[in-house]
Amino acid sequence: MMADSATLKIGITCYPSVGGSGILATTLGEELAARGHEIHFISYERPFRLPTESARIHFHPVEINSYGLFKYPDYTLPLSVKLAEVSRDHGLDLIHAHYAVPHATAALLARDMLPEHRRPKVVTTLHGTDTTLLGRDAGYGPAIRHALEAADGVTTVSAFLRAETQRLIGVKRPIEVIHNFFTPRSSSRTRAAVRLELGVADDEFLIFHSSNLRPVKRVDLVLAAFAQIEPRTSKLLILAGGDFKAFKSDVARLDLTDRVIVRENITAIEDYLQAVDLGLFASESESFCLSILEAMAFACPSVSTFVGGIPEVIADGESGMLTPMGDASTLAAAATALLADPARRARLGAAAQLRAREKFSAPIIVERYLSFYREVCGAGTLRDGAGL
Ligand code: GMT
Repeated sequence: MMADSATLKIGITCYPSVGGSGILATTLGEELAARGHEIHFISYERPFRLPTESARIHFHPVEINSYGLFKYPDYTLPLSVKLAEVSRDHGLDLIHAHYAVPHATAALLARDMLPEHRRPKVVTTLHGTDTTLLGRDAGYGPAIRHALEAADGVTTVSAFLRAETQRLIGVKRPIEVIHNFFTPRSSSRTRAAVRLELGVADDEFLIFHSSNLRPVKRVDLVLAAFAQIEPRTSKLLILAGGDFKAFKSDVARLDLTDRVIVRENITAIEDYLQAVDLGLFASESESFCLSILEAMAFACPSVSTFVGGIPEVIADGESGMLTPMGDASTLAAAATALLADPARRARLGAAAQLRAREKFSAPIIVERYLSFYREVCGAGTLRDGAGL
């Protein structure tokens, strides 16, 4: 099918599991489809927040076989073959690879497999640990550098991450900073119903933490800080994108068993966010922290460590509070002060919501991606001669 002059056919490859990069890629695909573009998700599983039926959204699973010859299963090559196949069959203009490894490499391979006139452009978005962790790894760094230099366009989700990518990986090409975005869907349950489910009274404080629980999130510090926060009647909701088992002993040791509520792999994030009072984050590295933004959209301020790209998300003291890394007591003191001052918390929450809307909402950021796609594709270079 030949797209009209304004629409694009875009392949998106991302991690389908719970994690910021997959969530961002999924929402971006949905927003682009809502604007009339044709979107093809290519991954080993359907992204977990992707609705099953959506106009102009297609999902193409990548099958992974395990051959006796391979000690470790390979995903990069089957992914590249599927990307090339989908590009060829659907005439993709562009592949947007989220997270460098292995998506950016697979997208480049796919591009090279196709005849020149059918090659899609490749845009790679770096999300964080692909630079800060893998970029420093001698076994990955050179491959990541090559993939970034050879892509048609590269973006990072914060200025911090762009600087780190230049510093750690030595990438010289221009990199566009396009921050993450979040526009909440409407909640399917009332705040009262959600609090009832959680066993939290209307007048009790509900603090929340949401992450994939990887070591960099310092869930141990989140729990240690929560244990010191006054009043001790408050509850902590953990929206876990991973197995919480490993932290159960910390919860018991800190005597928090009755005050920590865990929900794993929640897709209806909006239901829970409308019911919370304060976010708590202790990450030791974070290129952006989508979870903080999700809370901001619900006028919920957060107390967080001052790391990475978080100061680009939270204006310290205006739309949330930032404290030094690795210090549970300072995090707890900032949270206690905010809980004790409802007027200030409301002021910070309102400022957070306004900032989320003005800087990090879909209408603004999706347009940034679209104009970047247009720049990368360039008029006249699209398949079938479709211009932008
Ligand atoms: O560590 C995670 O949360 C997962 C990781 C990912 O790629 O899924 O998150 C990164 O990308 C998110 C979306 O752009 C950012 O909000 C997170 O800050 C970033 N994580 C880190 O930098 C540690």
